[in-house]
Amino acid sequence: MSRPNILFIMSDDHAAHAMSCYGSRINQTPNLDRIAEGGMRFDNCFCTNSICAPSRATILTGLYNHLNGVQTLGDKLDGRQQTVSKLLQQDGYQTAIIGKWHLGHGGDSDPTGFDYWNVLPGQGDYHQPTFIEMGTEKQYEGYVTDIITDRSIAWITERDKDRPFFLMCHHKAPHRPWLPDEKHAHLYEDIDIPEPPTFDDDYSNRAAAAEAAIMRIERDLKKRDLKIDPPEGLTGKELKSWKYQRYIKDYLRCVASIDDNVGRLLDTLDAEGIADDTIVIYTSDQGFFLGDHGWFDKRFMYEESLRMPFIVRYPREIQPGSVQDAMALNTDFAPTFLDYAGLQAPEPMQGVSLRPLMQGSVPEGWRTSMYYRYWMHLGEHGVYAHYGLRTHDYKLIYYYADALGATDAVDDPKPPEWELFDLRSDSHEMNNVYADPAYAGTVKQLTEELHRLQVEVKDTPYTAGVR
Ligand SMILES: [Ca+2]
Repeated sequence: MSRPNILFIMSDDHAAHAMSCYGSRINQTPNLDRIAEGGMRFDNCFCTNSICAPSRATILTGLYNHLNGVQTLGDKLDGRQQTVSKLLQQDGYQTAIIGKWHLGHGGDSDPTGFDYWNVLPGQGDYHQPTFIEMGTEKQYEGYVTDIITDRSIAWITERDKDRPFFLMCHHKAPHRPWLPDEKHAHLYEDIDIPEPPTFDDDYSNRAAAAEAAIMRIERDLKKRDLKIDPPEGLTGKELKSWKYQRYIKDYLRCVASIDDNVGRLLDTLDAEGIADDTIVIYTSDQGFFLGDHGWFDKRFMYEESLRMPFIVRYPREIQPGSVQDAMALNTDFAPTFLDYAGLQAPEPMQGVSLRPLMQGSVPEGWRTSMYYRYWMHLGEHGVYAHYGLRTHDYKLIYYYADALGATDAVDDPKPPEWELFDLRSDSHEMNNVYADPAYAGTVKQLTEELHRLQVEVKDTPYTAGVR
């Protein structure tokens, strides 16, 4: 059998709980659901560092961020290192990336390993966006999600039909400041979107982390996010709810445009007669807080931010409508693409091919825990740097209160703090049981596992003064 095409569609900050195939309470995504219904939904796909550039670098390299050099938003990708696009290109795939890049520009930071690239500079614009096409700036008329899809469809239809392709279609949406297009601007106008169960979290017993976060709906959304001033006289709970509605509706309008455009891409595969020969993946670079814990944004190792949506369709190997519970990581994506191309993931890639999971079996010895590290201490959103461990039942997090890179955002840095959540009884992570004597044995065991995994992925514990 000839090698499959790989269509990798990734959006920016699209949380799984805003997709109907993941049971969203707040919206419908019929075209994304087509992928899940025709293929597999991964329920435990996690990001190893929940922020844009680092996740993208991990996806391209199959490496944790301390090994690929993109630990924070300020780091550029050094394109001289090995990437999945280079390996596929060398092996005869025609390769392209269209849309958001966000890994730096110029020198060694432009996309490498792509026959064709047409990417947004930095965050890019929603309307009338400028792109950099193979090194040349060009402005397009229209809405960014439509344009990225138009360019992707054009590239697919004009491809060399004798060779398989690898296309990374990377949407900017639904990233802040959540600017919808005209077509979806009035969606949800006459309804109230339900607030999440943890909307009024008071952060009790998670003080060090929560106090530091500058991402509260009630306090930290700005005029550019809300677009209009609140109605006169609105205060307290009512004002917070009003801000949430402003935020979440624009976010979901951006998602609705992605959903429509994913439908157009799927229709293109049908029209080209290649739907059976193409692996289609939809994911996002990380999750997002949709009012959960009273927040917008990401960064924290908490579920809404840690979890990546990951749905994949490939009729030749994947049972339609199937669900996979085994743990997948963004380090696994590159080895998975290589596996389908008939290539072995080279050292030092750290992920493992997800192909057996997609075929419906879980190999013996498959991981039952994962390691996470968020490196950007404080900064714009005031989140403490932390690392942690997630198993199927528990999550252990260590905020190491790094003094490096501290900003004025927090005048009185807190001491290091540990958190433990029993996900079996506390899926919303509202009750830190780290100090509970009943969990002493669990704490000991998980701490050992955290340190074992930290060594396994070649990271080192935090040492004061050393990044
Ligand atoms: Ca992102």
